[in-house]
Amino acid sequence: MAEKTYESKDIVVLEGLDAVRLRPGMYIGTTGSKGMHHLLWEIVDNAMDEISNGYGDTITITLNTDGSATVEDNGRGIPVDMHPTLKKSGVEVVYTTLHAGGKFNNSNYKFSGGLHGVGASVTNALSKWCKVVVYKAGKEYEINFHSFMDEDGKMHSGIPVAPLKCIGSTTKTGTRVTFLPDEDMFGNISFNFETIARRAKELAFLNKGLKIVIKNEIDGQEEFYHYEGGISDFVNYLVEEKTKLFAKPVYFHAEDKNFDLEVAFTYTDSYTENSFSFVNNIPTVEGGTHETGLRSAFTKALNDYARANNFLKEKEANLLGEDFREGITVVLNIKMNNVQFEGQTKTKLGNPEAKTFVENLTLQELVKWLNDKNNASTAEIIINKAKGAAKVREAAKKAKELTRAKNSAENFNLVGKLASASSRNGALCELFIVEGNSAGGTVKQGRDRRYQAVLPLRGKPLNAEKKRIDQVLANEEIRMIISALNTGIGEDMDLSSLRYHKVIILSDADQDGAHIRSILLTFFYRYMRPLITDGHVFIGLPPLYKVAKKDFVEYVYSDVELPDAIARAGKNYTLQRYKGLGEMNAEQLWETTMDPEKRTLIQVSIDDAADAEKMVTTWMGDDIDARKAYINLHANFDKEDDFYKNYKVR
Ligand code: TSJ
Repeated sequence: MAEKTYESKDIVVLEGLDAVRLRPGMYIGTTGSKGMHHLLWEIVDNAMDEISNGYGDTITITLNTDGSATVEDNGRGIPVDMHPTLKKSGVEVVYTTLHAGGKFNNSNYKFSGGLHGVGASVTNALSKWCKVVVYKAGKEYEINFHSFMDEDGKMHSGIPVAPLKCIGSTTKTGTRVTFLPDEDMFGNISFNFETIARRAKELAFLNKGLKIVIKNEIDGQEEFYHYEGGISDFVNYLVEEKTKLFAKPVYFHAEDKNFDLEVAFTYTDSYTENSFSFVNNIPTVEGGTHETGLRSAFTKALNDYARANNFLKEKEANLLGEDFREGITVVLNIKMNNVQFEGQTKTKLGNPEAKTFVENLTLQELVKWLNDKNNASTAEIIINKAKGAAKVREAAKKAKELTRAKNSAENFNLVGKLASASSRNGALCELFIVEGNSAGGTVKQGRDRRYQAVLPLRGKPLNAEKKRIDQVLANEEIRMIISALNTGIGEDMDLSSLRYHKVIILSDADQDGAHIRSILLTFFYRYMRPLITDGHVFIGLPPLYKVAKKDFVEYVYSDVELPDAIARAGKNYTLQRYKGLGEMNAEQLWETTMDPEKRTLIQVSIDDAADAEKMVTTWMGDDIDARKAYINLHANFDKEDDFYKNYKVR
């Protein structure tokens, strides 16, 4: 027997934590607010892994008054024994070793979740200090890490202050981690309770039985999430403001040794599809192979059932997948190993085996459900909904052909209202969609006509949430937008022919303006979603005030900034309040709102698709009180508005 020799595969190159500080973007994307929250999610992911695999049931997230955050679970506690080769405690290994990709503890868990998989060490590296407490086998252990600069100006990141030590006895088990994001890396930003609560709630929906507590020690705010119904509760939450076609969501769960699958769905009287998919607790906003599998299984199971039960006559054609998806709200939640994410934002599942798995198991479970006589009346409701959708599909097809026929006389007329840009390079061009004809005229005068096009909207475009696609397409304002953008819509959409890479909505800073803006966003969200997910949609911010006197002009974009501007002006200033875009002349509009060098735009993103879905439903749905409350809460596009401050771009 030959002596064991080392091969190159045995050599592990461990990059130091200092590398993380040199290139934080490589590990956490940005050093803005999002990146800082990333530090927290890394830690939460680790606690989630423990709980998902059956150890413990509660995670507590606390935002402390000193700006640090604490995450605690009641699992087994990170191993405290010595790592055989690294000669450090397990805790120290987790905290000081970069795990490019795979986690050191991967083999301990059936599925390891996590948004990013870069590991807790990245959080440590980018924190001023970190404290880890482990409760295990009757003892309480503690270790502290810190990052500092030495006398020579060299940075040392995530250095243990001392080895792990036992500091007492306890009856608890679990892990508690507290860290303070380093101001030198992130500037003076703080954790956002709403952002954290939104994700915590999502995790609680996706992991039936999980309890998550979040506390804000700064203002005493506290939330608790716990859903025994898991994704069925998620579906109910998503359709809260809609009219359901039957009472209880359909739910099934199936697993084998490599996969775990959960599906919950219901139908409402709406005309659109709302699907949300997750892989290892990560939202797959761009879809992927698992969604493809789910869709094929739905189409096949429901068509077979419709035929076998005479809902489809012999001479009638099969229903299409899109027919069965009209009005559906569905959550697909899978767990698997070796996930491959693809797409623009790395939120599209690429694994081919996920399609086969989801398709086979969904088919099996759906057929089982359909064949249960207790479900016959629900099944009939679903089939009838799909048949209704098929009927208008034909009509919609005709309307669609009309809008796609670019040279038809009708479309020629529509485009006449558009003042197009002279450059043919879409990447450099912008389209301003402007509320009102008169403001539209001013914008046309003020623009840089090489790159900026203007489309004035006469009235309010119709509400995309409440209409079927054929009605949406019959609307003149909507057709103007579609033909100007040149991509087509829905499943036929082709972003590569996009005529204007920035689509900028310019509306007045009042309730009407907010309404038009939300109607347009709803339309894009429903029918041209890639436009939003690829970051092409923006909201322009016109100023609210002009403070002026001799030799002094300052435009002010929010009430918060007004007192300072007045102070800078000194005595005898004049204050003008702009009620609408129409009150500025072309030059002023250019200077304040359109000049790429000076303006502020808000980039519209779908940070959390479920939330965006709720938002759109609330904006545009039937519940008028909810809509008013929502507009009052959020539709204030104040520059200081917390919600928007991360999306400012020029
Ligand atoms: F890593 C970390 F610091 F980010 C972190 C890890 C943070 C928090 C809040 C919790 C955790 C964590 C890790 N909770 N539970 C665990 N469990 C383990 O690491 C563990 C425990 C026992 C065994 C075992 O085989 O006995 C294995 C593992 C991986």
